[in-house]
Amino acid sequence: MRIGIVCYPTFGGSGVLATELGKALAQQGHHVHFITYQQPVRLNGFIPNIFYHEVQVPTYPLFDYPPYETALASTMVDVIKNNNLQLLHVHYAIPHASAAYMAKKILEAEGLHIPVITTLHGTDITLVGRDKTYAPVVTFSINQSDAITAVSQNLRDETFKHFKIEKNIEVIHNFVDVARFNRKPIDAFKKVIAPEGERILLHASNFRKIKRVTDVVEIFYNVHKKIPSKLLFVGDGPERATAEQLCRQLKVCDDVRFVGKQEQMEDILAIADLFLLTSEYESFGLAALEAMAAGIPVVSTNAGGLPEIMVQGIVGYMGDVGDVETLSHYAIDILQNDERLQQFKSAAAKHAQAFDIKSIVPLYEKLYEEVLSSE
Ligand code: GMT
Repeated sequence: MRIGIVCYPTFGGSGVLATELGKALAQQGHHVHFITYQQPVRLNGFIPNIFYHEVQVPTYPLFDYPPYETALASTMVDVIKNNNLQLLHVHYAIPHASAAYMAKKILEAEGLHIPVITTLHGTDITLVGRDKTYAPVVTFSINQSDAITAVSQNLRDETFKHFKIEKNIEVIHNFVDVARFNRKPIDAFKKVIAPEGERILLHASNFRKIKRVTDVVEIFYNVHKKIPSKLLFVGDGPERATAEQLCRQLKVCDDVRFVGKQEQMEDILAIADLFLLTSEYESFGLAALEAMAAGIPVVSTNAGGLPEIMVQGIVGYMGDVGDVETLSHYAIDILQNDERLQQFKSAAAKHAQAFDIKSIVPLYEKLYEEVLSSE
């Protein structure tokens, strides 16, 4: 198949998932055309069946807000026509689903048909999409898609609850390439972070308010009082300064490292002992799944779709949003001795296999075939 993929090219989960999907499809022999404003971060190296088309957004003094959606729809039209694409798969509804609708209508006027598949990822529905400034466009463009998928049952339910959707939404859970995350720790790196063999706790996110990163610091503070440990923060975003401030206040700065945005997550995960995800909401929690694939247990909140990927007391633990005391208690329970930690590590790695790329990507291929055969 000749497939167009539209996504955010950033470290965010939707961009990561879309890029990994495109790479897996290309490995299956499909031709995959990425249409984004920047090279996706996980699209590194040369892959013969992958093509990348950059969306250029010309500026003009009149534009306080350069019209990205218009530029994106025009690029979609150009790429679809010139590469004879058979379908367009857009990830994250805003503004990709409405730009796809526009492209589809332009092509229809020229006698061409391109089916559009929209994958809903989370905040496009639960946070941003629900805002009344976007909701009518989001509702309309989702309904105009030829097929709709959501990354969890919870996100599917949330979508039906908050939008008037007249079509089926298929749940296709996110996936992880288990083989890629099965890494041996780099000893020299581990020694730099934890020279005395301390336990390593890890959090990775975009540091937005929804992630509640100060809860991560508080949990670490409680763990650190009982168990020699270090905390690694991966990623960056608006709440980083607040998290740093709290570290200073709690006097744990010497044991906390902010390493910024990182591409080689598998190497970082390989040295960690516990992943913390304290979000107020996660439609799925791809970062937690990647941690499990690396054999790292997870302590998370029980928000949104997280119960769909966690197994309480086996791969880690879930607690209520903001219940720092219980979450700390869980973290200490996992980390208290080597034997117990090893049990959780093995169980996490085993559980992640249920979400392996090899079993989930065929579900997308099947959906594409269904959409194309219903034309
Ligand atoms: O977590 C974020 O804020 C980034 C966001 C994105 O769209 O890039 O992530 C969402 O999509 C991921 C991939 O499907 C999910 O794993 C995340 O749970 C989801 N984030 C939220 O729902 C907050």
